[in-house]
Amino acid sequence: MAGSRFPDGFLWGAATAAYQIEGAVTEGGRGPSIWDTFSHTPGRTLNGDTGDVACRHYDKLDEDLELMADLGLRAYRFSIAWPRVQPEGKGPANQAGLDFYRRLVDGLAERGIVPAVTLYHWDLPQALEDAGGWTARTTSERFAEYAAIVGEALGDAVGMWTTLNEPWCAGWLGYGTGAHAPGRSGLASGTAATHHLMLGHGLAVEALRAASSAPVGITLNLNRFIPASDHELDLRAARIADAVLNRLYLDPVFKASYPEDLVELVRAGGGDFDAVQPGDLDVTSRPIDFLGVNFYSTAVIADVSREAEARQAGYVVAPVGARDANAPFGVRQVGRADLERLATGWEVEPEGLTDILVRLRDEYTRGPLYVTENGAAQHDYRGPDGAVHDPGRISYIDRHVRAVLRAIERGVDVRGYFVWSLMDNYEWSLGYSVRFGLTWVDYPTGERVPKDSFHWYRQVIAANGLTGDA
Ligand code: IFM
Repeated sequence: MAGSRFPDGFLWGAATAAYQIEGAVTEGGRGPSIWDTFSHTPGRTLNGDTGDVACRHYDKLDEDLELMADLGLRAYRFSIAWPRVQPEGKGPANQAGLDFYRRLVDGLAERGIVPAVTLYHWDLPQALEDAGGWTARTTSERFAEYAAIVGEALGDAVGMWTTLNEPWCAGWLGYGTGAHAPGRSGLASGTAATHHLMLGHGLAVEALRAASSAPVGITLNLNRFIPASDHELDLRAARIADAVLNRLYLDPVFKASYPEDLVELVRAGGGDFDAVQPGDLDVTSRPIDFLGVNFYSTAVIADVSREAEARQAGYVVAPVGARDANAPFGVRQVGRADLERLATGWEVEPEGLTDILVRLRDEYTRGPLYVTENGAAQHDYRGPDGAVHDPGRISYIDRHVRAVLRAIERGVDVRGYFVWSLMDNYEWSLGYSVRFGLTWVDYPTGERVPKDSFHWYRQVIAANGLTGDA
């Protein structure tokens, strides 16, 4: 590997998710999902934005396939909307839903693009939520049935399967803090939902293996947490943040356990891990073929009792929000005023990506890793020349691609990198307020305009690496 060239066959991709781009929420027999309900509930999303129309991808499938071919993508990561396949979350498949995804995977194959399919990117059928959602063990079983249906229908054409995308968001934010759909909160529901997601993952691995020979993995959103000081309370706080975001999801997959320190904290806070039944952790740790890593930023962590010291040390300490992911454990994220930030407020520190990839190799798995999401939220606009100039995004992706390369140079088996996102889209509770796309979407009309970053990334893909200096 010379200069900034990547290993032969490195998989350059871009990613999206069903609810964020498809729109057409009542077409083709699709049933409602928890995100339809949540986004239509006043006060839940910024400006009351919903995914009803989104990027009109359902109606613009052919145009979007051409866009991907134009970008030169080697792989396209997208998710299947469970409520398109099973409108009520159980029972026989809705053929119109499967037909849509068959057109998509066939269109990718015709263009030489590997379909990288995620089964669950947060759009649980509302009917299953009404029966308890992810706090109910039966939802894990329903998920395995859905995985079997999709595996049978598309297994011949899919290049790689991901069971869940970011179970932390679906479980902890959806059922722990309530920041995401379905908006439930509490330690007990957060941990029950987390476990049933991980159980569903393991059952889906088995179902997919029975139906398809394509590699199967899971995608986790991981972060590197930096203690605000060497004080033992800040060190402990950073360990707790690590347990909640990272180890709570890595350990059941790779170590057949949940992190003991977090289990104790949850019990002390009135929650429990009673959803875990004998044998479950054998299921959650069924061998997988790869791990997907979504990475955006790093975070500095302080103990809540040490806010004054953190402020004195120059950190920005905002008031704690009830929906802070670590609020129940007295753990605070504090800001670094000197660091570049994305439009979401996330701090930019690409070295964190190298660190995480190396840590995964050292502590969890020697198996292949893919960076399944990485990208920059910005407030892009279309200039008077009609183009979208986004040098900040190019710089962000450039630095993170280099961070991946540093991990590869240190012997980590990273096989691919996917930009989030192919196009601007619906950013969940932030609605349409920030843009992550390589492609600008004019929401009123659905027009697509490739940004400067799109043209730049096309060159990266064609060259199998970066051509200029950092
Ligand atoms: O848009 C999301 C995506 O759905 C999951 N990963 C993070 C992205 C940016 O927030």
